[in-house]
Amino acid sequence: MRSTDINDSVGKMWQGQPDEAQHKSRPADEANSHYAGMNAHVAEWIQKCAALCRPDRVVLLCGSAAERAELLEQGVAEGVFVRLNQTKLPGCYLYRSNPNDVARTEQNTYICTPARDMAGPTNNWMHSRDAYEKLRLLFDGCMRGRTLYVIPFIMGPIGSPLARVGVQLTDSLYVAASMGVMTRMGEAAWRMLGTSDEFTRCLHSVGQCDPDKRYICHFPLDNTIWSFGSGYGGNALLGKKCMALRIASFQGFAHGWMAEHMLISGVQVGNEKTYVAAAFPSACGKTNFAMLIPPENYKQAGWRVSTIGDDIAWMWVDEATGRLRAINPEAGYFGVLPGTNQTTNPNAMATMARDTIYTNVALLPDGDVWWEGKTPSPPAHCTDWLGQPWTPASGHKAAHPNSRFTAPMRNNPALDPAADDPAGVEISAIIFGGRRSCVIPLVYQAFNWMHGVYVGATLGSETTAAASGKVGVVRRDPMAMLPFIGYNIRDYFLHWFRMRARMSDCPRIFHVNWFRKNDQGEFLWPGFGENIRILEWIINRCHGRAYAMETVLGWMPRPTDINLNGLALKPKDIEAAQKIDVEAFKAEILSEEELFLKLAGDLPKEIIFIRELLISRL
Ligand code: OXD
Ligand code: MN
Repeated sequence: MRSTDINDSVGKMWQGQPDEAQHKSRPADEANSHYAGMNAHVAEWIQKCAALCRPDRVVLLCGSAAERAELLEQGVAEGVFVRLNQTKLPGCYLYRSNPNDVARTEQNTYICTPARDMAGPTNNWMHSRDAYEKLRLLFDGCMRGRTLYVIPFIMGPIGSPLARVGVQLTDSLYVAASMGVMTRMGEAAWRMLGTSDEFTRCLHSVGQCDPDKRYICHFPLDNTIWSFGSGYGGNALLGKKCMALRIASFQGFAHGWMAEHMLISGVQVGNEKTYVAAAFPSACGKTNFAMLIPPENYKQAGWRVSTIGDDIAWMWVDEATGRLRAINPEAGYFGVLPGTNQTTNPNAMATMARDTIYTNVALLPDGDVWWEGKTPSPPAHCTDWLGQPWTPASGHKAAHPNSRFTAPMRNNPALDPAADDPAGVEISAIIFGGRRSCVIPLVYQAFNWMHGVYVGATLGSETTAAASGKVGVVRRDPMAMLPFIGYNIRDYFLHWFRMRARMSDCPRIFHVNWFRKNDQGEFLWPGFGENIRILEWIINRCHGRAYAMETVLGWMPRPTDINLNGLALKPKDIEAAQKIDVEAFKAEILSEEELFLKLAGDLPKEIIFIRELLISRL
């Protein structure tokens, strides 16, 4: 950690005015040594931003363990963090956000380009010139009295063809500490960048945390993100949704690769390892699926699931094999807590047992944490996420429904050995899934890549607490990417269709729904570790070993094709979970119009043709 007072000289230098302070000995010399040896493009940009935001101090973070410990303890001293019970939870801290700042706010998220068409009909758009102007006023002087942290980071395993450098400037200690978990942060980024100016410029301030002055602005043409007024993970840890999805999806479109909202996991059976990528909308169990532990009889038979990533996949076509390969650009997990426990996700529980930042959970009297669903019964009393005394009679939840853990992936007992491999892994299957209580069957396979793109494009899910807004309504969420496509959705669909021509042997595409219910409101499928049974069919399909029936929706297993050994379910239960109700499906197709109408005359012809074929099958 290198720090210095920043005086007005920095701003003057940037504005090309005479820099008196350079002639005085201390602060300016310190400021200069700050940037000594630094990439000139980065140094110039930091100085511009510092001149705009006017922090009292600039601190360059190097990413060391000692620096991290220092930051966390400083956070405790400043009241940003609560140190948790270090015997039970070594290296763990609690963070309570501003209650008005607990989820991503899509209404404040913008794609900023010179033309509206580049952002398309599903993004909020601002002219880049207007956005810079508007936000410059907000950033002006916003860090007075504060420290500006400079965070160099890499998204992706070091040395990967897709790995990319970002530099985030932030006035949030929570963000600085979290970026150290979520990214490969520190000196390695400077080494990778060398003298290049190809880095994502991420400027962030919590400002006054005022929802009316909250803007998360992406400038894909400038490889720049300006985020103001929120400290929430998805709005403020700019390497994640902002860079690794919105900016990267645009870069992938421009350069022939893909940035997707997908987990990546490896399924090992004996000596055979198969990697799958899966896209589920936010808070639909992606982290659980990525860390799945197979039931005992599968374990005995040698089945193991390992995690490459739980949220984002960057994928490209390997020219030598014509196959799709993937890396996880992140180095940590920012997972949803409610409902997570030793039964539903023991790997996540082990991952967050140390070195973890807990956000908006309840604090127990002994310095441990709690959230709804962690234990079968709630504690007799605790401190809720707002810092108030809580008992089960309080009448509200102790933890926020979108409370989160930020934990390093290296803690995951099921981390795949290739998680850090710059060459990534070969993807055999792409799985789309939503949270749907009716209509959508448990599993089916698309007829081919183009049909699979349609299946992904029409993905629907009932909304959850991960984003602000109404919970429980079906929202079309193409490829689970609706809030994360950094350009026009028309071009995004075309990009998916066109990727087909780049691959000689493409992944098979599947759709799953773990959440279908019967008329009594009970889940038809047990989910969690038992999902391995569906994965078994999927993997066998990829290797040409499983039977499938042709149905109107795609290829489906017969009930007897799903291994039910050790489960109380019978084939007739699978039949219920797989039932296609043609009338209900017609209504489903009509509801897809809601999204397609937004694209109007821009709807790719492939979507229209595939939809016609589907209708003619019904
Ligand atoms: C997330 C999200 O936080 O998708 O991963 O909202
Ligand atoms: Mn996500």
